Amino acid sequence: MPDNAYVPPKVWTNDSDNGGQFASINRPTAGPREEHELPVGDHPFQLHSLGTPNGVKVTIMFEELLEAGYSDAEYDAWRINIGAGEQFWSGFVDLNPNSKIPALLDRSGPEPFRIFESGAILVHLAEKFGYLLPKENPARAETLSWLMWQMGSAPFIGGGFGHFYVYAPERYKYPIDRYAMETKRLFDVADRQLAKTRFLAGDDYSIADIAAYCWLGNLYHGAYNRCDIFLSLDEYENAARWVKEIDARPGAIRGRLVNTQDMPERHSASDFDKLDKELLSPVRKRPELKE
Ligand SMILES: N[C@@H](CCC(=O)N[C@@H](CS)C(=O)NCC(=O)O)C(=O)O
Repeated sequence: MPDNAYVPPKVWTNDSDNGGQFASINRPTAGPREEHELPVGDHPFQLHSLGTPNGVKVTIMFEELLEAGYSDAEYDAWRINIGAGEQFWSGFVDLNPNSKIPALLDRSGPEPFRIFESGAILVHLAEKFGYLLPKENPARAETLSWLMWQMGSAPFIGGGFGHFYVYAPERYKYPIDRYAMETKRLFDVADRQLAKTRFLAGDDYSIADIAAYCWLGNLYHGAYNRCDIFLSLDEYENAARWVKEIDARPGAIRGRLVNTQDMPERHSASDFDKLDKELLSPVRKRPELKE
């Protein structure tokens, strides 16, 4: 056992001062920490989110719906600053008791209702509008299977690889090896499928592609300080072809900008006209590696 190996005490207690990037925000308890209502806009859908991979799944879906002509999918997107703890505002916890973005208030029918978890929101919108989720099996089963594959694997990539490679206060070989291996295995799963089919669930673009693209595309384009180099992601040629095809879709281009620093809130299609045209490019550039 190495000299600095952790010997767990008999009973675990929370160390909120362990130097991790999220240590001061995350606690082992749920529930609201502050009375604070959420703003409400004019549109049928009120999205409270952030431009992270889980957040942009939903904004890409909305922009894809609008792009396809579903004008009833107009939405207000409000930014939840998770670094400042806004996910613990009482209004947000009412929408998602799990205090994680994204969360949606659907006011399109007679009774407003909440919906949380990005996968559930994608299925809800796909069913409501009859778009990007086949109605009949086996295509429906295949799409839901790939969607749930993504939902189940995201924590290994984000909470596992990303956390230990970038956010943890110190780097340790064991967790980085463990989650780098798992992240590469997941890329290989997608790559092998995409060698056989144009999109994950077959010939047609679906909510499964949106969900997986938000994570795999982000890593491919250099998230976690150019992890594409560390993980040799260019070797997954079929996944790269699929990422680049989705990169260029107008709905994906717009959706991945919403609730980011470039567009903290989104209330109308004309909000995109105010952005630097380079941000709307169909070709994504990888950032510089930070030493
Ligand atoms: N399974 C959830 C995960 C959502 C999630 O992890 N959201 C992160 C940002 S990507 C978050 O809100 N983190 C805040 C926190 O952990 O306090 C989903 O897909 O909706």
